[in-house]
Amino acid sequence: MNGVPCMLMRGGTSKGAYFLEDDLPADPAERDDLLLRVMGTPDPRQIDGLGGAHPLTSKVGIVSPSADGDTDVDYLFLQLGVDEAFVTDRQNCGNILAGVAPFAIERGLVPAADPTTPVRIRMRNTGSVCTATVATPGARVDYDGDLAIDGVPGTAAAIPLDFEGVAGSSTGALFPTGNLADVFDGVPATCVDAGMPTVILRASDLGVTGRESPEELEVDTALTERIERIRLAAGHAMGLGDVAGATTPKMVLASAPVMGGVVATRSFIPHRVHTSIGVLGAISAAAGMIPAGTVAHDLVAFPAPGDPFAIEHPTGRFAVDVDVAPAPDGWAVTRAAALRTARKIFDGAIFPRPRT
Ligand code: NQM
Repeated sequence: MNGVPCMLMRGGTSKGAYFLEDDLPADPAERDDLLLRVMGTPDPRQIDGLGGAHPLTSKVGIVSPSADGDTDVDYLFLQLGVDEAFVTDRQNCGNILAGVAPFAIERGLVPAADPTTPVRIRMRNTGSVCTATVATPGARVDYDGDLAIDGVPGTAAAIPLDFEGVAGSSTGALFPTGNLADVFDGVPATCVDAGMPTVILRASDLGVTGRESPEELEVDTALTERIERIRLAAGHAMGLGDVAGATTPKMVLASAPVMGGVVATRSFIPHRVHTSIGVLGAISAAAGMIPAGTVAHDLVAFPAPGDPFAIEHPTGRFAVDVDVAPAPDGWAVTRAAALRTARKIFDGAIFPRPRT
């Protein structure tokens, strides 16, 4: 069998396989079957494929030229299961997004300028747009640089991500239940969607500190079962329907900051616990804590005006630049930006395991 052209990249704190849409089967069912075999899913170790035995390393970015004149490229994100054979386009991913612009330049979809190249990306999962700016000295992508992001060793070139139209990306409203706070299973919750449908809970309301490690949280079955009950109820209230088999909404436990940030978080994505926090997850978490009346608002040590909103997570901090303001029809996101890095790990052909 011929291999399929593929680039493996780290995008932010995640890792995924990047493809040109034309290199994959046009039929979504055939494409998804191929991608499961590429990733080595279903298998908890993904021993026969590219996957890294975690949802954060079982991700796919599919890139194609944009047809709409406003953006340069289209990006479709697919989340694959690890031990379960599923592929879903019902969530976006801002970490894998960080690799899309360099990939598009490397594949010749966008001409590189010198010294930087802005790439406007339409995110097909939600319809939102992001402008990613790539370091391209001498009109070549340069992955090396001096930005350290927590959760990734070393440093790399900064890729600023500037988002538009993230409010209500999957649900139609920044606060999709129409409230700044609701109660599910007796627990106060803020449902928010600034690019990623997210439910914010206070860790203390669930009997934990919010400083536990991902491993400690994942083995606490009383906790995880309660969070899942809240998630299922919140999914209905957010207009997402039955989310039992869906990877959204994400569940964020908030607590007071302890590492010089503005708030501490632990994110369930939704069953494994994130080793850091997603990009759109962080933007949504920040947006869902800024208005007074949201459940975590009083836990936040708000930054000085103009300073970033530094969210603590299990492996450090992630500073996002987010603001929200009242709007005639509810609340609007007035700023949503973040810095990420990406790295090309290999570029070649992938030979998926055969159908069984
Ligand atoms: O929220 C994992 C990740 C993500 C999502 C997840 C992300 C985002 O790759 O934009 O990046 O929540 O499933 O970190």
